[in-house]
Amino acid sequence: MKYSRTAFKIGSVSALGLLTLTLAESCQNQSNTKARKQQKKQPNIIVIMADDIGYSDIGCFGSEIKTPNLDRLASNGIRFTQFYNTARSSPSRASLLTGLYPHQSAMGHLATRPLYEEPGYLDDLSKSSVTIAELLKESGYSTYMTGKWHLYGMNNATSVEELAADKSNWPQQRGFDHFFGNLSGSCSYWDPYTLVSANTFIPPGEGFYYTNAISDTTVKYIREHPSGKPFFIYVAYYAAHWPLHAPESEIEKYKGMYDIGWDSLRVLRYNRQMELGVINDKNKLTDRPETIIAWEDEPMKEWQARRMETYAAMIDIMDQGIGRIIKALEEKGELDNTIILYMQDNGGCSEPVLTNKLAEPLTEAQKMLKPFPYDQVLPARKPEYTREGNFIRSGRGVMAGPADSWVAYGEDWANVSNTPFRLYKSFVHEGGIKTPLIAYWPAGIKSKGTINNEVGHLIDIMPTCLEIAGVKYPEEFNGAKIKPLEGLSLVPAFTNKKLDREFLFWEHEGNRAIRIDNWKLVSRVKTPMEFTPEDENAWELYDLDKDPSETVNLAGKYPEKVKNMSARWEEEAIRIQAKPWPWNK
Ligand SMILES: [Ca+2]
Repeated sequence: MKYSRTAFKIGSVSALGLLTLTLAESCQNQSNTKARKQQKKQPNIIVIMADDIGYSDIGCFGSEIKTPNLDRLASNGIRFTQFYNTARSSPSRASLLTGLYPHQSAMGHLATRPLYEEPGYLDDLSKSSVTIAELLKESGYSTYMTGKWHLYGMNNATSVEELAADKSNWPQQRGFDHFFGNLSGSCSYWDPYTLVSANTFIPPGEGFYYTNAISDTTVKYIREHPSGKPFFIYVAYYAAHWPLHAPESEIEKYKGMYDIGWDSLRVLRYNRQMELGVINDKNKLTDRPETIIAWEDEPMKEWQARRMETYAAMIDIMDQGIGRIIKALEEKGELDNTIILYMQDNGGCSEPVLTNKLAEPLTEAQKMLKPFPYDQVLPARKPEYTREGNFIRSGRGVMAGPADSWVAYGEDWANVSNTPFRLYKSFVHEGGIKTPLIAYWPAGIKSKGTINNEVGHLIDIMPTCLEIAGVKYPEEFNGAKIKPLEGLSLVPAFTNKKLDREFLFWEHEGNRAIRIDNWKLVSRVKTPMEFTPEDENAWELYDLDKDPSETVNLAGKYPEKVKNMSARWEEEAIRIQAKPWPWNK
């Protein structure tokens, strides 16, 4: 019908000409339709990575924090309960984007630190690894990124001029057509250091709040995306990394909610996790460590509660942004054909960030600071004062939220975030490396609202995206030989099939772990980036089937297993470039 109407419109040409034109146009249309159909089979992919958020911090994994949009994705998708990250920012981002263990893409430590010479610790994303964006772009996807990059070797640079000298490892040079976000590891939400649009450092402008800027730019990308091409968007939220920054109106929603303190809150979350089925009755609620005092003995309850209220607001604001992204997909008619994967880069963060000591009162000089304009690029990582001229304060007693505060929520609340597990970001015990994974895809996932207990890791995201897009992983890219993928596609798990995984490996700052089936061998160093003979023998062994919270160390009971698994860890550490360590050589 469509073709004859077209033919009718060209009524002035000869009958033969008309027939030829009509046939030619018809063939062209058919081939376009076929091409469109083929393209339509390639779904859009959105990978959302949040920062420094623990296993129990979102609603559908047991939190009281309001995350209705993530909960909506979960209730129409799959929640993976045994999904792992690498314990830290840059390594997790490297694994996610390359499908390799972090050391294999040279990102063994952190992109913001002084760079080392050992191949696993160059800490500038290796050009012998390829990103999801690079591969999807080559196969016809439009590629977008918003948020925190943290894969560019900053080598402790102290100025944006130094950082602009080599842009070859900035997002647009690593496969992204469009980028808005920051390059560094930590920054103010009100005024982020290394804020970049495309390939240029930009000032924030007045009224800026980073989480909203990430959400709104993602929405803009979706709205402006040309039809006919699939898209890949990597949304790397900075929430809820310190410093704890949020608008007062959002913090207000959580006012009073944390007056119950960390001991009660941990029990509430644990009970909720059991009800939801994201943990099981084998999961013991681990004890409060000796380094945290009982809530009833805490002398600064109001300040403590405010820290957690602000943290909650930061996650809530991220979730609101995810809601706007979902709405933009709906309005564009793309929601059905889009897979959304949500995960977190490491567990709750116990870094004190100067909150081990009381805040000092402002000096006379600190009260006399001059404002500086909003149209100027921020020159330093943590400026001493805000654009309004207010000195930025740290320490116990500084109320979290505004631009002139710089505090973290500390070990006290991080232990709640990681319920029911032990330890934190940077450690490779379950509290440091466990993340929710939500997989949502109306056209591709039929088991809606289910819980999946297959073991997975960030190295699986690349092969999953490639299988969904129908793209092959190469042996070479841009003339460089590329290491084979370490991960497995999660697509079989979408239809409840088993994943055939042999082992998983972790190393960070000397903390070590290997998981083979249900057995996990794990250790922590006394001092990060040091390794003593005492650390060498610090192995703990857990049966994660019977004891998923790592409470009963079986190392003494099964010495042979410890011997075999630690030998395997050494072997993999060398293959993966986690060793040699660059420290205490
Ligand atoms: Ca992080």
